[in-house]
Amino acid sequence: MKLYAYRNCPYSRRVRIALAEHDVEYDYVELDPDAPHPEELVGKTPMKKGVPVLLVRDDFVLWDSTAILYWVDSAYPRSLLPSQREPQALAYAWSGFGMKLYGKMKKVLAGGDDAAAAEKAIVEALTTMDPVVGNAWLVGSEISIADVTLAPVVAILSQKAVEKLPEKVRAWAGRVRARPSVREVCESDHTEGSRPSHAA
Ligand SMILES: N[C@@H](CCC(=O)N[C@@H](CS)C(=O)NCC(=O)O)C(=O)O
Repeated sequence: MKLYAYRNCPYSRRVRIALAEHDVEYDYVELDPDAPHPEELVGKTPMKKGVPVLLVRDDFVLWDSTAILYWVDSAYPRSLLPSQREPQALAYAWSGFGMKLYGKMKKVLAGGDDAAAAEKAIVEALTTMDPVVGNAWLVGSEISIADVTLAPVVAILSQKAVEKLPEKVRAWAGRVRARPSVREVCESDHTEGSRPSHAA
C-alpha cells in the first residue's frame, strides 16, 4: 500500500496519524500538492493533482482523507470510529470542526505575515471547545477520528499559544501533542520511505 502525501498538508497528516494509530504498514511518497499526479495514479482518481491519495491496489485508489480514514477503520483492527450511534455522530461533528481549521494551520506552517493572526484564530476556535471538553478524549475514553482530525492543528501551535488555551482544552491539547502517533507524524522530518508497523 502506498500513501501519496505532503509533509505540511493537514489532510495528509490526519491520514498518517490514523494509519499510525492502526499500526498499518505502508510506503510513504512525498508529493507536492500542486505537482501533477504520477503515472501510477493517472486515470484512477477524478483529479490530476492533490494529496492525500492512498493506492491500496492498482484497481483500488482512494483520494479523499475522510474516505481513507473510514476505509482504514473498517479494514484494520482497533477502530478510531465510535461504534455507538451518538458518539459516532459527535465524532463526525468534531471532524468537521477540525477540518475547518486546516486553512489556518497551513498559514501558520507557511510562516509570513498571516501566521500570527492564523495562530490567534486557531486559539480562539479551540477556546470555544472549553464547555464540551472532558477529562479524556473528545468522544469517550478512547482516541477517535475526532482527536485525530484536530491533532494536525493542535500539534503545530507554539507553546505560547497553548498556554493561552483554557485549562480543560489545554489539558486535552497536551494529551494530543504527547500521543506517539501525533509526534511521529507532526514532529519528524521523515518524508519518503516505508512506515513499518510499530516496533515500539
Ligand atoms: N477533501 C480533500 C482535501 C485535500 C486537500 O485539500 N489537499 C491539498 C493539500 S493540503 C491539495 O492537495 N491541494 C491541491 C489540490 O487540491 O489540487 C481531503 O480530505 O483529502
